[in-house]
Amino acid sequence: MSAHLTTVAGVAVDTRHWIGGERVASTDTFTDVSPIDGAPLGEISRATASEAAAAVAAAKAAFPGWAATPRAERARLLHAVAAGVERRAEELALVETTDNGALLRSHRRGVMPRVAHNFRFFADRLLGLEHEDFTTRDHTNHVTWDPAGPCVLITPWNAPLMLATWKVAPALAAGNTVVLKPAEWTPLTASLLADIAAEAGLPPGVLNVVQGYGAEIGDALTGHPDVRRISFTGSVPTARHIAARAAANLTPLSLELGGKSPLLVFADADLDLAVDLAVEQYDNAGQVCLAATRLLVEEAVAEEFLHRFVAKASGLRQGDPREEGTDIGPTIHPRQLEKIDGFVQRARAAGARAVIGGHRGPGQYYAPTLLTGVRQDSEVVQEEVFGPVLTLQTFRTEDEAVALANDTRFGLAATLATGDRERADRVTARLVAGTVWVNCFFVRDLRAPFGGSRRSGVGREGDVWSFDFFCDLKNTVTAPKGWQDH
Ligand code: TXE
Repeated sequence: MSAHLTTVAGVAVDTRHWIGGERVASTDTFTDVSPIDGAPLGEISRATASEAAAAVAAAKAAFPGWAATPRAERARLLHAVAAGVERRAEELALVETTDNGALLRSHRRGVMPRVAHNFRFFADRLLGLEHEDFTTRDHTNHVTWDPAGPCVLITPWNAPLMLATWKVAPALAAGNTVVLKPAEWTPLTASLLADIAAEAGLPPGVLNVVQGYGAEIGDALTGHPDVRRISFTGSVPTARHIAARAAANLTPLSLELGGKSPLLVFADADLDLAVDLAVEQYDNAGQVCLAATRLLVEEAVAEEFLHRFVAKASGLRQGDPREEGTDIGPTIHPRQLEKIDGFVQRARAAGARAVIGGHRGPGQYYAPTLLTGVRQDSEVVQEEVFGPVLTLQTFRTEDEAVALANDTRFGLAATLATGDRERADRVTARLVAGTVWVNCFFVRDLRAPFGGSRRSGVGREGDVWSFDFFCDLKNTVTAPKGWQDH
């Protein structure tokens, strides 16, 4: 076996970059480790700034050819990538779970089908991308979505292939070329995606994958003058840094950042449903940007809600995410575990009570935690923990509920549990959130816009909003006269 292959969950994964249609190794490497048991998974090429720049150069060289490729052919190739994802879905699920610790059953049933759908959806959407012509004083206006150029896509570790392909698919469909930099904690499925894209016949340089640390190669990518779009999902501090780099070239940016979303439970709600929605927030060990980590419960039902919540949450099984019966896997990394525990212990020192959890589990696991007795202005209520940590606060009136819900610097999502349709409409209209779920959670559709307000991000992803971002829109105005008719 090549020195550049590692075997993870029985699947061979190339540990090198994918640049210009070739595997390229760095002199230096970093060790990828499984969060499940700390097992080393491989020595991954650790790019230097000049290797990152080489990937941008490859994307630039491939751009004219790909941009000129007819829409139907681009769509055909993206469907071929989707078919490759579907063929290798089980391998992708196994590798992803081993690399990031999220549940295997979620990867099998939800995530990998969605990864394939990302390609199919944007391929099909491309073919229907049209704006009806209109006239201005007999002149025809014709709007086109022109490819923008090489795009840098920087993605996180909490849903690696899902979040990467959500950007890769529309960027490629739009006729752009791509440099994908996956998170250094989860490099593996991006490498498999490069294999799949190559097998599907994507021309060299159209998709490039660079492995390495954001702090080491980020600037070479985001500050590169040939890069025409930067799309980033990750933390607020890194987003600020990237935005400053992008500003130097005025490169358009899409930012999908964190959240501190509320779950509002009104006294008229189906309380069992509300409890189910609350417990669902522990999915992926709470490492989900959309997680409704602030439980806001109407005082009249708070005691009963808490009682039922504790009963339900106590039944959650924490353990190996590869096992079917597991509900909560490990946190991604010792650093993340440390960060989560820091939030919880500081909250407790400030007077919060851990009704459940409040401590580390074995290894990299953190016990599902619910904190009560927290102040609205406290750190644990205001900052994203990104772990299995929920807070519970009560309210008396709808106004108070809305005020608490909106009182953070984020605005990604909100969930309501209520039996009153009119209340749902009233409250929804007043919430600052990119997505509101009413009596449900995590129901998602690529036809909907996705993104957040305030510090949760800039821009929206999905449907035509992805194309608007990844394209240079052009309006051509044609006069009715001046033609030399033959
Ligand atoms: O994120 P980073 P981290 C939040 C969550 C979490 C916190 C820290 O609260 O606890 O962020 O996570 C790349 N130039 N979210 O430190 O650093 C990096 O290599 C260019 C929310 O892991 O933002 C990785 O690919 N890129 C979130 C990506 O940025 C740089 C998902 C994300 O890492 C870079 C993840 C640089 N200077 C974390 N520095 C969500 N919205 O879902 C790092 N990167």
